[in-house]
Amino acid sequence: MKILVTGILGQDGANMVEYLLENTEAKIFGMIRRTSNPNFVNCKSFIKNERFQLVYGDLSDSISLDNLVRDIQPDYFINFAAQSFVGCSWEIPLQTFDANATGVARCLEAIRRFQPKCRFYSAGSSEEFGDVQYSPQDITHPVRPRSPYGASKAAARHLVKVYRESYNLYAVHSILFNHEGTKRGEEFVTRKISKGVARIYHAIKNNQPFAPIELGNLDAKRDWSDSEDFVEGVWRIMNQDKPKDYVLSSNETHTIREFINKSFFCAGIDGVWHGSGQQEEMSVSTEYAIKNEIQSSILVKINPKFYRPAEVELLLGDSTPARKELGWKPKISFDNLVERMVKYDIDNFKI
Ligand code: G4F
Repeated sequence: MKILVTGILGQDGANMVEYLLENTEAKIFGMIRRTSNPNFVNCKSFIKNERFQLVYGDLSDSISLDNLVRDIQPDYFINFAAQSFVGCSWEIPLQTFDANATGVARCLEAIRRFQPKCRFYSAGSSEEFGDVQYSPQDITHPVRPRSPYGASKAAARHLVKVYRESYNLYAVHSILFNHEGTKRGEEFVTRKISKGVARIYHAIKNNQPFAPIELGNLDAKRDWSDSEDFVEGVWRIMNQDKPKDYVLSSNETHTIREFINKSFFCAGIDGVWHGSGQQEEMSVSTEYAIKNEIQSSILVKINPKFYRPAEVELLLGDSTPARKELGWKPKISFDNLVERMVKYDIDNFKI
């Protein structure tokens, strides 16, 4: 069995490769784009595995995708490559659309032309639901994106459906609610918080002053899971008798503020909130400051530059069909997720 995985330098692609090496006998081809300084930090565990092979390709280059699919003849093609940062998608809307939507069309065309038996997975996003009409959101929720990113993923979803129905391909575009972990990029809010908490933890321990973590909208609610649980769900979605789309989610929702509270709690730092709107801040409690002879006091402050032109205020998934029909369910709870991330960042902190 041969599996082509894209996006392997990122969180999901790397977790997917680790899962496949552990749970299948397949040969895995991991696609990366040529860049002058690629960061292989997420690939440490498998880069030298004899069942793993690095290949070059690019979602913006149909020739590279055609060649890979024609030469490898993969049984599965799992596409986790994307411009995945919502916040940046207003600044680079065309590149976002090209990678996330047109790029999916290029993958589908390569499969249709050179290996139509290959099963294809396109990573859908709860950002497609956007300005949600009801909660919890299931797979039939209307598409109402609020960002160029959400619109690009919605377009990919339509393309997958069209190719599936037109050419009888096994192509799925299942919706992933937010999913995080210790391989998460630092631009995403969860990792920004866990790394910021680790930085402050070490500053306090070394009796040093520290700068606060600067964030945008703290009221947004997200349905967070661990990416390691999701890659298992993706593999199950790819191995049904017939292609069918699902939602993967924790079925819980939490504000950014709750993630912050939990993170500082995990680090043993006692914070209190005060103020409101753009003046809202979290600082160390007076008792904690006295006991630990704290050099600085503000832990979190608002920086409006992190507000988005349009926000998805609430995401809450309903993954009941995936749980019932695929026997999938997340093993890592919200509390475990926060603890894992904060502990990992404290243990691996480097200045
Ligand atoms: O961590 P985020 O950047 O993730 P977002 O926008 O929800 O997107 C993630 O989940 C999607 C699935 O729903 C994926 F498709 C997508 O690829 C990505 O993985 O932001 C989460 C929330 C937002 O409401 C944002 O406004 O956190 C809020 N936030 C507040 N301050 C911040 C910040 N987000 C970031 N990145 N940085 C901040 O300083």
